[in-house]
Amino acid sequence: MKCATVAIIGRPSSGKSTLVNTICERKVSITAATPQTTRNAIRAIFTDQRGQLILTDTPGYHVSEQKMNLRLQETTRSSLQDSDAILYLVDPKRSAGAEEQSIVDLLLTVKIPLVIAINKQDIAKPEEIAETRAYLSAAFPTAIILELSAKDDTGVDEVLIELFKLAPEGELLYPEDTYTDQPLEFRISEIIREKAITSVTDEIPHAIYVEVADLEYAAEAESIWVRAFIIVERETQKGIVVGRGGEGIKKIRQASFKEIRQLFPGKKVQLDLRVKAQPKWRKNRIVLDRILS
Ligand SMILES: Nc1nc2c(ncn2[C@@H]2O[C@H](COP(=O)(O)OP(=O)(O)OP(=O)(O)O)[C@@H](O)[C@H]2O)c(=O)[nH]1
Ligand SMILES: [Mg+2]
Repeated sequence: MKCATVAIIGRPSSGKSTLVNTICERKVSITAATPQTTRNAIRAIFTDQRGQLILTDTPGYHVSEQKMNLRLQETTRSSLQDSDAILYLVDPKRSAGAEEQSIVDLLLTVKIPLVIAINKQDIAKPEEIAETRAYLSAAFPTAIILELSAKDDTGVDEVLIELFKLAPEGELLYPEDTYTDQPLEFRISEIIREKAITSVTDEIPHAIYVEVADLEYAAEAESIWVRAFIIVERETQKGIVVGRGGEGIKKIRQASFKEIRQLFPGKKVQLDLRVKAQPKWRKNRIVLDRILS
């Protein structure tokens, strides 16, 4: 049996979370078109007859001096240190600039086996893939560079083959039917955050966090009561999330409800969702400690 922890690193929106969901064949980590969706190191566990890969989906690596961003960078960097192998996922639709180079520089300092994969094969033009490949092979002359589409599930098996080649022999760390270790409250808050951030534009997705205030749940109970808050930074943003006549929050609630219900098969779920403003929470260490741990 083989068993490895694998950190997945890449620029924001390169498709890291989409890839772990494709590999695990279920939604383990939320995804969105807006960059900086993932804010925690999310474990996604894949097991087959070869063994187990404990994949860590990390926040997209973006160098910035903002308080929250420094914390996200730290989460990504420490995930690398703890891993047996690294999967570096690259988006060929964007040319490599300072952001991509900061990841290359970071990876060049880390002495952990590396697999590189160019994602979005389904929409990238051949010349974009060629340009990305040339850039990557100049930086990592001996590395394996694969191509895939996390969205269409093409080339993903080849990535798994390479990762298992690098995996050390070892016993499974998780039971074989486990696909994540995220606490329920966290999963619920992430589902709601995904629905909320995809319902707004511009800077608002970044100004949102979600807090589950109450989760009344007993193993035998027939119904589950969830009370959660979508928190934004300003009153004006609150109005945008709530929408005209409450239409916005209603849609977020419905979409969240559909997915949260799947976490409690056979139970009756009630979801009470409200929006509130908390100025400058992204600079508030207590909030950041709570949501980015
Ligand atoms: N066409 C296409 N789109 C993709 C593919 N993989 C991801 N995407 C899209 O790219 C966007 C970002 O995907 P995510 O999986 O959230 O990206 P991420 O790397 O986890 O982003 P962060 O969490 O912000 O770092 C979403 O709109 C995805 O649907 C792919 O293979 N093909
Ligand atoms: Mg992500």
